[in-house]
Amino acid sequence: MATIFEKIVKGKLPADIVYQDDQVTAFRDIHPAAPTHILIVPNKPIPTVNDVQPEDEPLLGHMIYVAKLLAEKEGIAKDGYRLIINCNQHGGQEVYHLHLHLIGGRPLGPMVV
Ligand code: IU
Repeated sequence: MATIFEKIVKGKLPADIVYQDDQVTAFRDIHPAAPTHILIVPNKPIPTVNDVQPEDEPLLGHMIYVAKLLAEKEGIAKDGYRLIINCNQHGGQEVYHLHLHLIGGRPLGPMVV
């Protein structure tokens, strides 16, 4: 069963896509927590961090590299931003297609857990 994010990656559901290449797709969160809130997702459907395999290591590095590029593009790199990956129920994961939150554009304060 494809998740909403897999459908966005494949162009079957609309989203505000800000970046896409052969490995990842990035789009704006529909409920932004800050002026910039972008989700960077692998094009292949990995459900959670727990499902990451050794061969996925370059892909995860690429996700962080794309986050850095997008932070620069959004003009938030210098002031700073936060990268978050939630995992499973206790981590607050809602969509079971791995995604990296890029959040910034205002002071975020200490991380609340
Ligand atoms: P989480 O890490 O799984 O909790 O984050 C899911 C995010 O996906 C959350 O911030 C939602 O607002 C966001 N989102 C979205 O951008 N578009 C959607 O269609 C759905 C969720 I469903």
